Amino acid sequence: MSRSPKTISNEDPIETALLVVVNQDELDDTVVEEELIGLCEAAGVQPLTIVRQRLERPYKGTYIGSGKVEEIAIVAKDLKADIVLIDGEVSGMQQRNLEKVFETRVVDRTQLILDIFARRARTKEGMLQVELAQLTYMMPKLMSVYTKFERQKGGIGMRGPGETKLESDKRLVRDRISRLKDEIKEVKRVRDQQRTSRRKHPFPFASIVGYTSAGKSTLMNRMADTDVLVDAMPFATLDPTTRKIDLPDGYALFLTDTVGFIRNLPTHLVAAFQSTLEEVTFSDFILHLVDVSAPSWESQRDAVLETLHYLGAKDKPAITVFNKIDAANDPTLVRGLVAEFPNSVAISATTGEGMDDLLAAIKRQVQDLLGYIKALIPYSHTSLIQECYNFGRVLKEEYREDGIYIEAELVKEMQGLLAPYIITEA
Ligand SMILES: Nc1nc2c(ncn2[C@@H]2O[C@H](COP(=O)(O)OP(=O)(O)OP(=O)(O)O)[C@@H](O)[C@H]2O)c(=O)[nH]1
Ligand SMILES: [Mg+2]
Repeated sequence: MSRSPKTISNEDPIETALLVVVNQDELDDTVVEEELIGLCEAAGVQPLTIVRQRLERPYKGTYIGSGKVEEIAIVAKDLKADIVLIDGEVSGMQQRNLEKVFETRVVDRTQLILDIFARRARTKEGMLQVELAQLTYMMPKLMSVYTKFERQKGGIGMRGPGETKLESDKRLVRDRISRLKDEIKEVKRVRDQQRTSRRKHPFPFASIVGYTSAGKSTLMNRMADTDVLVDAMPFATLDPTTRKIDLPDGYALFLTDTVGFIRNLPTHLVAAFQSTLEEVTFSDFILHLVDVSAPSWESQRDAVLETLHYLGAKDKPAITVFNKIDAANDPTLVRGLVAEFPNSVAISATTGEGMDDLLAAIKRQVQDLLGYIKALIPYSHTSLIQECYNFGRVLKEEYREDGIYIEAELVKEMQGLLAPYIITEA
């Protein structure tokens, strides 16, 4: 059994695939197909043809209907496909049943995405998370094989080597999973420390979130002068980058660019990437980037909102950033959207159009997080003054007879500390 994430170099031979697209709504056909082809490209899989199956819900034994199964078997053989790729989440039993009929490997959507992630992982944390996702994904499949054997148990001679092997495989996977979790915990501890030390600065944190390929890294590079990989392929970014961004009038914030979301993002993946995605959870607010040049931008946006919900970050303050307006078909639509959606702006991360609006919106959000206060701090608590400088913007400081008078914009935690000394207007 493989003990480390599958790392595939670009020299790996391209595998050919017959794609099986399973979606209910005809209107989504093109979008779903294009997206799947994009995922194939990112995984180094060459699509040969697409077979479509419209399903209310998957069949128990084979996921797709029996007529379709036969059709696919013939076409796959005809085209000599290396794999049959099913755009859904297929159980271990379904996978085995299908492989028997197709006489090829069967790969599902989750495995495909995991493969792309395995290719993209660069940091230790990324690699650990991908391996954890792969193993947690594999575990129930292994279990189902095991259960099948167990059901046959009882007759003399049924306690075969197969079962023993599965038993030990299962234990190996479990051990590895628990070791990975420990290692990730350690990485997370370091990340928590970094976050705490960032917290010592007066700057709020924001994360750029959005559907994969929405332009998050392009925007990050523009705002922070970074050199994050920008690529039209899905999941170009896996590991998060955080930079301090200077805003107009002396404000600043920490901005993080991270992994993109996708519809039907496998939950194993979100769970395994919890430590990376925590950057989003701990953010003070979110920049939700929406690619308005994509015909399916609305369902992309909904998929992102769903994932944010899963992460418990649904109610965070957010600026909706409509991106790629240079490529949008209908500029009036974009203007309408900005008018319709509260706290939204329209930009092109490529050309820089609309950046002033975005920076102004971010500044407003930062100001919202910093509360304006006036306080008179007794001389017995002068250390608080330094903290005001550390946790906000001090606008005025006067040494008076009865204490130090300050006017400042401060983060919430600091406002709390000063509560007893705050002067409310008469
Ligand atoms: N026309 C146009 N293209 C853009 C714009 N912003 C980004 N792109 C293109 O969109 C593609 C994806 O951009 P990225 O910045 O890699 O997107 P991302 O959201 O970071 O994607 P992942 O990291 O894969 O989730 C690239 O080909 C970019 O050049 C824009 O404002 N206009
Ligand atoms: Mg990116």
